[in-house]
Amino acid sequence: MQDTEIENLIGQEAERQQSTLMLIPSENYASKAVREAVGSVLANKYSEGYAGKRYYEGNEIVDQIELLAIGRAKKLFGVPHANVQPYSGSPANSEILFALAEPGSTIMGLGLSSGGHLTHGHPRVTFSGKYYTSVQFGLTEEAKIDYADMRAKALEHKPKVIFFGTTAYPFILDWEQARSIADSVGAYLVADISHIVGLIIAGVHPSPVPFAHVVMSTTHKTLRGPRGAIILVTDEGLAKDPDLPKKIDSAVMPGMQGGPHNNTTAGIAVALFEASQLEFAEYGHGVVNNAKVLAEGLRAKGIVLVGGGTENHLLVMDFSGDSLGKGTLVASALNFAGIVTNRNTVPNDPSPFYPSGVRIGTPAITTRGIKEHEMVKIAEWIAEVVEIIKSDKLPEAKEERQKYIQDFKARMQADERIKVICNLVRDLCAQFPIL
Ligand code: DSN
Repeated sequence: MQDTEIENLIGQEAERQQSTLMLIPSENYASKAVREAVGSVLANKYSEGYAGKRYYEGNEIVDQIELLAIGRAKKLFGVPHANVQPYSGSPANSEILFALAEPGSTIMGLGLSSGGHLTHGHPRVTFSGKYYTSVQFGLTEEAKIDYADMRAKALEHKPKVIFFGTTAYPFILDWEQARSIADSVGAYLVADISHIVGLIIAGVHPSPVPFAHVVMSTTHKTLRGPRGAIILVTDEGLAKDPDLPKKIDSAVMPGMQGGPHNNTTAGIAVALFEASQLEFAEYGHGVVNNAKVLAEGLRAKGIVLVGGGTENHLLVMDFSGDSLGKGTLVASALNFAGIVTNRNTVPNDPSPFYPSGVRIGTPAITTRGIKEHEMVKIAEWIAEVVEIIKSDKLPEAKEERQKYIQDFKARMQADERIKVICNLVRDLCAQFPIL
């Protein structure tokens, strides 16, 4: 590589990924085969359109690649139609809305601070809340999906589309109940399985395919593929509207996107192949088991978890009982210790910028081969970091916060106890090389 600046930075990032614990639940390590596909000559080709119907010549090979990806997706999920062109999850959700609902019509989804996603109708900051009339449902006191609230709001507002999916929710989703709510108002049920897709393939989370009309998943989280997304139309979707495949395809291209990223399509095909192998089921079981061991270890150290634990790949530590915004400080301190997480809202959190929670997930470290024994240690290290900063509190006045965080980071960088944990993390990581 002649661009030594970027070469060096990629090298540094590789070293960071090797020597730290990647505990952000939406991240993973794609295999070398996936990365080779993404870095291949396929990036050079324009292919607007679909197989056999391209606007550019020279797509004989690309057609075969896209058809292979589509065929693998259909087989793996047991669906009659798949579109593998969406650039990523947010574009895919916008395409689904574009296909299923006129601007101005009502849509519904789980609120962001309840563990939903921005594109499921956040009322202020995304297209989904600005161009559609959005209704958001929430959680019960026990931090579980409030199906009664969901049903009542559906009956009151009659949404045309119901998104059902999560980004920070540690429990199993009840697709059947969601479908019955959608049916009660004739809505389309769209399952966003981006976070749990790998668990579904592995058989450790129920599949939405028998219930949802449309299923969307990103491909880079528990699926371990490249950054991209797929949209599936199920048999239920076809029965409700035989034109759904055409509507979805037209919404993707030309509705929202131009040429597909063929290199990504090939990476998705490889990831789908890898996920169809027997070992992938073992991986999914490992992810959930590791999350449960981590939850147990943290609880034993007195750390409060949203909903008290986990049934899937993630958990959310809740520091709202300590002080508001504490999640910001905990995530930052953990990062200095080589434990990479993200600050996250907890239910009813007043601020997404300075939230009180920290989201942790096990998909990436399970890919590395980390198991229960190491999870116990990781829980102890996290608890130690929390203990080290127990007297730190984010100032209430917004203008003082940036300065506090700056000073806090300088302290963390120099803290000998944090350095000790960071070295232990580095030693552990050295035993589990990334490929
Ligand atoms: N950014 C993803 C996540 O971290 O969960 C959701 O889009």
